[in-house]
Amino acid sequence: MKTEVTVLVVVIVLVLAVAGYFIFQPKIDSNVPLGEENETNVTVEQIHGFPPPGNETPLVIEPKTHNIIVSGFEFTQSEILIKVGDTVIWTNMDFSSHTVTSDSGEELDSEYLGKGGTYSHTFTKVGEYSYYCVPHPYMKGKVIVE
Ligand SMILES: [Cu+2]
Repeated sequence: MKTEVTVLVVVIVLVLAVAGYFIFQPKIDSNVPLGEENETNVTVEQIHGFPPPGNETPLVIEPKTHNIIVSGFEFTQSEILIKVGDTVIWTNMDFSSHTVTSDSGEELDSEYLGKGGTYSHTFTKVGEYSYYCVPHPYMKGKVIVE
């Protein structure tokens, strides 16, 4: 008798599980050929409801900050590619003083940076900015702004 009850319970559970599987499984559109299920014209905005209608905000790229370490009498990243609006921060790790000075005499013009000293500059125009160190002119670097 106990065995029959157990079997009955197991059968009921199995029936419910199978029924639940067919009831709750996602609907598959049999008209869509395999491999094309995801090809729809629905945009991400439509799915997420963002941005709200009439309140579209243009895509803004946040300006970045790039760090260049001055160490061992060289600009450790001698050439760097950045975007307009980005900021570069030079940090001198040598005991000797260094500068960040534009070849052109414009744009970059730091003080003498002692150990731990920093110089920060934000680039607002596209171009190539070559620079050097005044007391050590063989120390060279270039910032390419695109
Ligand atoms: Cu130097």
